[in-house]
Amino acid sequence: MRDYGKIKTWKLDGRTVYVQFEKQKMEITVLTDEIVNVFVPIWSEDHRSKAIEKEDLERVYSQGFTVNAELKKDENGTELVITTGKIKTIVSDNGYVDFYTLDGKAVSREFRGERVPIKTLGIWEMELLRAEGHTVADTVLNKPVSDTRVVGKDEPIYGLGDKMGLLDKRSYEYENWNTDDPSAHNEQYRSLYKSIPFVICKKPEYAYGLFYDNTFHSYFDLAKENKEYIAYSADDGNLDLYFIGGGSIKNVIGNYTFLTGRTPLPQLWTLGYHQCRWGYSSAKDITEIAEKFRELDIPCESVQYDIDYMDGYRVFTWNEKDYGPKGELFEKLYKKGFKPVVIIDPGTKREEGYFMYEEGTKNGYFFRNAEDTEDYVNEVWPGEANYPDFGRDEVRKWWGKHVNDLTDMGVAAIWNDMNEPASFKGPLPEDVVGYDEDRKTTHRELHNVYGHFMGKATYEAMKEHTKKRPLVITRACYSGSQKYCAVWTGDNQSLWSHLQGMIPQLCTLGMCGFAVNGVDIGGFGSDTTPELLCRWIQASSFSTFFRNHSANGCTRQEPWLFGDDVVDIYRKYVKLHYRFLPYIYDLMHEEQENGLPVMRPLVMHYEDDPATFNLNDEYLVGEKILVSPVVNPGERVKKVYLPEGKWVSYPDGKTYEGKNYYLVDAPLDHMPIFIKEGSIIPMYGEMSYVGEKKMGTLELLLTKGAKNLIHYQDGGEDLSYLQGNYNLYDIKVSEAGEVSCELLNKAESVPQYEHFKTICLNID
Ligand code: MIG
Repeated sequence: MRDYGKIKTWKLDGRTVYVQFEKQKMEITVLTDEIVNVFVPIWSEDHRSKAIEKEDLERVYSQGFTVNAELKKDENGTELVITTGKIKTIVSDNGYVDFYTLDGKAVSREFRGERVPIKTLGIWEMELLRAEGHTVADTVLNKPVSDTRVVGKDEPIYGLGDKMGLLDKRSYEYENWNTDDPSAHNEQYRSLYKSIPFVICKKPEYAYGLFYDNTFHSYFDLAKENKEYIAYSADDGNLDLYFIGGGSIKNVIGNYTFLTGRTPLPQLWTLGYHQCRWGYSSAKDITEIAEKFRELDIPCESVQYDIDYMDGYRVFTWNEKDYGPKGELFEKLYKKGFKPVVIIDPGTKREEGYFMYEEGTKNGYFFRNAEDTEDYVNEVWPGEANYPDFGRDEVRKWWGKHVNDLTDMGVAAIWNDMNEPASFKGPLPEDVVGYDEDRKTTHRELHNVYGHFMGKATYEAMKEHTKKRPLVITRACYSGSQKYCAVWTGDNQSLWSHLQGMIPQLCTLGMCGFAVNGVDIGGFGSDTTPELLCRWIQASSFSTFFRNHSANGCTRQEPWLFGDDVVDIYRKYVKLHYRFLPYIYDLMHEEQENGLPVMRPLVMHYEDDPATFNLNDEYLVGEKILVSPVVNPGERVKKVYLPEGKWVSYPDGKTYEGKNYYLVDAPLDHMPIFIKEGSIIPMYGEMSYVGEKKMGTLELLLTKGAKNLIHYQDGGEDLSYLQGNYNLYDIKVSEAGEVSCELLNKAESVPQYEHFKTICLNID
């Protein structure tokens, strides 16, 4: 319930309506005709965002918009009506803000009643709270920042980034406080590594999004305590809500990523297969693994370097004892097509004489204790450690310079870990001191953006110095980090439930702008099994971050340790991924324009079909491919749902009529894949790694009725595509199967294909 008193004065100035209530100020800003911001300065008058940066605002502001505001008074009170080209925002007494379509349909209204929380805490948690003198309600109510909004009883709710659970998150509650918790994540988990305070609500006639831009610890109850509303609250900060209209889920995602930024086009090789293990602890290990991939003819781009490559876990050092002279191993493996990808942790060892410690201490680059009398100390892998204060440009530049010592040595991509930040001696206290640029603040505000700023530091430095498209993989992040980072979902486990959870989790990350994403294939913790590994490589075979990774101490996860059958299945699906690489790359190119990810839930394209609303065991790759992996042990037949239209199974070419369920054979070496009839899919021939050979031929997988394909091609590495150095083909196929092609854009230095080769998929 809001209680700001009556509207006293208001003024429209440019895009912003400044409203003064008796007890509170509010600013309503029109960003585009479909994006409206409500800012209530509860904590600070200063309207700052970490997700939306200067460049983002410039982009948004460069678009046209309309705004009109008028006050309406009647016996029920006063209403301030703010109209854009597409949305009507009504602000009324007490501070209620409601959103409507122009024709007057309510989209999102504030809930006017009292929240009635239900008790959902575990018995020990309750005891603890009571002992501390709290009532249970204190945990969700009485927060300084809150917003409770009406939702329809059966409307699905999507979003919140990496949170575990189902695609439709209705009836669950979550928290945003970046957390490294090694236990097995399940759908009851409230917080994980990332904080993405963005939800998409799907009303039957109008989908819309709510982005609560606030980095403090926040809480979402998604119609769990009461079917009639969703409740947001935060420990501190401002109410800074972006209402994101659009009507369709696609448009909402397009608008959200227009506002907070889109995942930049990655280097082509980064989309290939990667192998990792925490435990490849010498040059010999890495080399043997790399060679084995080539020997067994399983394509692979990198064998990644986990923390052991560092000297005593000192960040930006190199363990020569186990990995040989700097750069030597990189060079040797580069020749075989392997690009070095190394892990970086933020925790910096405290040790006299160690350059990072000396530089950081001398220049005051680390977090300070609450009293601001000395650098804050906790413990991570190298022992006692300090935490770089990444909220400052100066600190980011310093960090970036060291990142580039690594790129100078040959490192091709960076993997940022432990940046929630993790700590071994209890969590960082909220009153630890850090900065948001020149403004002194505390960890309470900075915690959820620690990984975001570390990612920004890494990305910007690499981009500037290497002139290539950086791959920065991060574990922790915030809304907007997609401009800098690809994401993986941290420490999953070798559990069937985690294979199942991967589909909604990655679809959701994609719906929140993280177009390059993946999980640890095979599971990071605990021990995988041959069957689980086979199903996992299949289910992930269209992933944009495609990596097998496992933890020291668990069963090793290289496919050859499970016998020849497993190797054959594994190889088949890694190769399949490479065959479809040009399709995936086309989608990444389109994502720059439309904000849509590669891996998508079916509901994104079939919004009127209730069977898709909470479909958790299938996904779309773009719009043209549907993948239905087996995610249960022992299962050899898969129940597949195909939405409207005709679908052709790959590779056997049978046609299926959509809006139907089918039982499809799925022996261990097979995952059901379907191509939408009428599509053309671009494919490459086989390769062991990107760059191994020149791709002179583009294969075109044709289905009945296929007419045309827009296909993108560039050099795959540098930034010259931004200046137009790419080929854009408009490929047409006649009814007789003849291919013709028009070049919509011609690259300066990217050779065009020499041949097109068609393959007809339909057999009937
Ligand atoms: O405390 O670097 O999620 O991928 O292998 C564990 C060791 C630290 C956690 C990462 C994982 C990585 C591991 N790291």
